[in-house]
Amino acid sequence: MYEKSKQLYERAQKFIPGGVNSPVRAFKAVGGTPVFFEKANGAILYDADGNEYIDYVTSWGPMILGHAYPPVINAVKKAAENSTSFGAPTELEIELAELIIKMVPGIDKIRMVNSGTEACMSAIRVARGFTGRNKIIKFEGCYHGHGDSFLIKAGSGALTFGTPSSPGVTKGTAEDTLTASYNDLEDVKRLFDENKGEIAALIIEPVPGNMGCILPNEGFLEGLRELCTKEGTVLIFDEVMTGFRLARGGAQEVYGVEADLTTFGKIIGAGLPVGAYGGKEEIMNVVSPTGPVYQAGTLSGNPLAMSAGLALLSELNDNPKIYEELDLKTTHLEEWLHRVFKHHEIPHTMNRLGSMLGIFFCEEKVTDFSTATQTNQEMFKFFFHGMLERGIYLPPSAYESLFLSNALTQEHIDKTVAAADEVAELMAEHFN
Ligand code: KE4
Repeated sequence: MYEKSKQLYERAQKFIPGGVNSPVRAFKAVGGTPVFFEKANGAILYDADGNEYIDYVTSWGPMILGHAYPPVINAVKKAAENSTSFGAPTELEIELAELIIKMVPGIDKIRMVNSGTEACMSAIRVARGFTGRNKIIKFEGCYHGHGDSFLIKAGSGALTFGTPSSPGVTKGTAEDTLTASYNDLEDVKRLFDENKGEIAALIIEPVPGNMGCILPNEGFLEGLRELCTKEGTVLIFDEVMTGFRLARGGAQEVYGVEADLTTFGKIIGAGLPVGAYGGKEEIMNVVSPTGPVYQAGTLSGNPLAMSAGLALLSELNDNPKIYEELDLKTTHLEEWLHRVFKHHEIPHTMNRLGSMLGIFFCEEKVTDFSTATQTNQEMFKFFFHGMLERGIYLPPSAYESLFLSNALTQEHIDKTVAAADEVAELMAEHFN
């Protein structure tokens, strides 16, 4: 079933660390051989062995209208004929900036970069340059890319300073990153009190998708907004996942809470390498060449990437009913998966917002990193591979969110539920 993927994986490991260009793709969290894909169209992926899958990863979010979406493909083809990069300004960059500023509340100015990591790294530097402060607050379980300031785990117990979660990150860097628990306002207040006037930024995934999908408690985001305003700290919403996913204006539109800076990735490039950070004019004006905070990139604003992003965001902006359709499809999937797991007495809980869905194999409601780690990893692995064998491609980690595309049909969802019913029956036998 996976012969070609196995051969490709062996070959890849000779030349690429772990055989992949991003760790989660190596299936370390679920075991087995990573599937190598050849093409995709709409909601369907085709692997190197010719197997077909219904896709619930959507390249970790960008393919919100399905793979090889014609307006995106046509835009990229057209742009490519005019050269693939100029290293100089183009009108395309202005058009995408204007469109995003129209779609997302609270953005006065925006800078294009090449990944979500670069967007988050740059936003932190801008906040530090704007406030003259060094420290940042992040949240356990939230992921903001592989920038040094983010690869920090919570200091143990009384220790408020972080410690590096990866070799190569210095102790000095870690000391400027404080870690709080998601959904715990008191924890955040404690960090502000213990570091009075020293915190440049608080960065958060408003709806985390990197510890499964988790929702903010009533008043949590509003509380962070008040605290940051009071403390003169830059509130950064990392909407790399939620931007243009939850609504045209992302989580900020859904919850009505406006950040000072927002980071973007994924959907903004329609699958091409684009990230961006933007926000209040007075903050963005510290960015070079207007201001002294340096940030640059040879391929930032790349014409192919801008064309792809423009094509996709224009579709989303012009057809808001897409979000209602995505909401309905995801609600249907969630409800039927719940019935299947309940019928087979599989302990589970799910979190859903819009077309983001988190599945956890545990009884307890998942509201933060600590409860997310209650999920039964062995059950997830069993479920993942059972679904893969039945042609359903889920994120290869219990700590990821499913992303639905609007290319999914009722038939695709029914097939997914039928596969889940078969796997859940096997799970009940295997784990009970
Ligand atoms: P990139 O540098 O991977 O474009 O974006 C980093 C990033 C920043 N912020 C959030 C909220 C993110 O989810 C991400 C990246 N997401 C992961 C999926 N959990 C990308 C998949 C991967 O690492 O291969």
